[in-house]
Amino acid sequence: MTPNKFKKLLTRTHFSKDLKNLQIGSDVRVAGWIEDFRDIGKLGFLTLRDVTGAIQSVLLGPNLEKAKTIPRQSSILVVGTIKPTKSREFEVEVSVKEIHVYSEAIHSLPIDPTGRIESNLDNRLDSRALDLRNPKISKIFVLRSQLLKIIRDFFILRGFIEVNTPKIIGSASEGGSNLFSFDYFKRKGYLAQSPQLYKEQLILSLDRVFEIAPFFRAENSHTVRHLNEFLSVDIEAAYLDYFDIMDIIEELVKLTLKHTIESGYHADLPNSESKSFLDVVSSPFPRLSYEQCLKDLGEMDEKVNFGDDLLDSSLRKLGEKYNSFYFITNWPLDLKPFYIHENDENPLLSKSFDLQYGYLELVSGGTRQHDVSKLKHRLQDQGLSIDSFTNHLKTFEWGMPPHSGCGLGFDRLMMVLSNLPNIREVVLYPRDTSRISP
Ligand code: AMO
Repeated sequence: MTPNKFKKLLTRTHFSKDLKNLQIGSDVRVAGWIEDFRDIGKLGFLTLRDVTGAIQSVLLGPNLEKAKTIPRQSSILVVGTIKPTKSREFEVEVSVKEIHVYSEAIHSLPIDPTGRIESNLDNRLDSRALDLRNPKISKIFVLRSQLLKIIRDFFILRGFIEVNTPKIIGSASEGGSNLFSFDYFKRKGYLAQSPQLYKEQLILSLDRVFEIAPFFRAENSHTVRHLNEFLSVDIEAAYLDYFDIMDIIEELVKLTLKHTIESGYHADLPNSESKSFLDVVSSPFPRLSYEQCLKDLGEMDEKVNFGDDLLDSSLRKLGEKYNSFYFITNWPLDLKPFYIHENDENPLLSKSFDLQYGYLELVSGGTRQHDVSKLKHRLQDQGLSIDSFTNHLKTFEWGMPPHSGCGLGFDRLMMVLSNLPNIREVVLYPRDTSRISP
């Protein structure tokens, strides 16, 4: 093969979405995979899909004969000319002059990537790369990518600096449990559960930081909302309190909702008959105190004592009453990690919040304890060893400003925005207790 011919074979001129904007008679080369092929005698119709959509191509003579021999889902290039079409599905079609096969698909395939024959989620995840050829699936990940950009831009615009904290760590960041450990050159290493300690240390100098990164929890949870590796959007800011952080998060979540609606990814707010997506964007998220939640639950015959955590059953009840986004604030201090600040009015409570969507917790955050002696007491109260936090605690003696922050479970937000019931649907290669590959 000459270098020129090689180049010609590999280059395409357009993605499928671009064809409708071209003039009739334009020459195009479009690459993709064969989704469908209909042979109606002297004529054949081949639907070629790429990540941006699908085109109809029309084949005659030798090209038609060749197309008959190429298995569906093979990777091909069609070279042809734009023509008007009678099809209702497409705005134009390509009259094919040449057809090149890059790589044949070997049948039978493990799943049907057109989605016409449904497969269960496990089978789809086993063949995820092929599953993503289904446009209903790939659009979740296009949305994911767009939202991550929106989130990055949002924080950068507000003076936050993007940081990258280590994922291999020498001691726990969120207390001792739920840590994956491994051999690290004859010592013990751990996978970070969150960037909590680092993000707090960084505001000493950088003032406002954010990180978008995977974190790891060795939780033996078999639910539709837990993974052992999840993507977290973490922020930390000096001189802000937890109400400021709630304001920031509310604005951010509304922005992601707005984008989801405007880009046509979602027509209406999931699980909410009465409120449209736009209503949610234009009205404030309710902010309920933990104690208000206990009252509400009491009225729903679900008795929870002060100091008890809100378990799944209680959150599901609350989620019936508050079926959209809402904050739960001022949790009992004992329920919160050592770094959360006590409440000024009542030291049994904390300056903390969770953002819920119905029963689902999306965000957790609060004002941090920046008084080092109180921080040490809190560590002791929670049965944690001060010695293993020496490196962290010393930074609090270098002029630590008051600060607040939160962590947003991005995969969970994606579940809500794309109205999917299982977190595994919105993660490319989910890691759970029974899945470590592909
Ligand atoms: P927390 O442990 O509540 O707080 O985590 C923050 C958010 O991360 C998401 N999340 C998960 N998502 C999927 N699978 C999991 N196993 C999982 N665990 C947590 C949730 C949760 O609300 N350092 C604090 C945050 C802070 O105060 O800044 C923290 O990690 O959406």
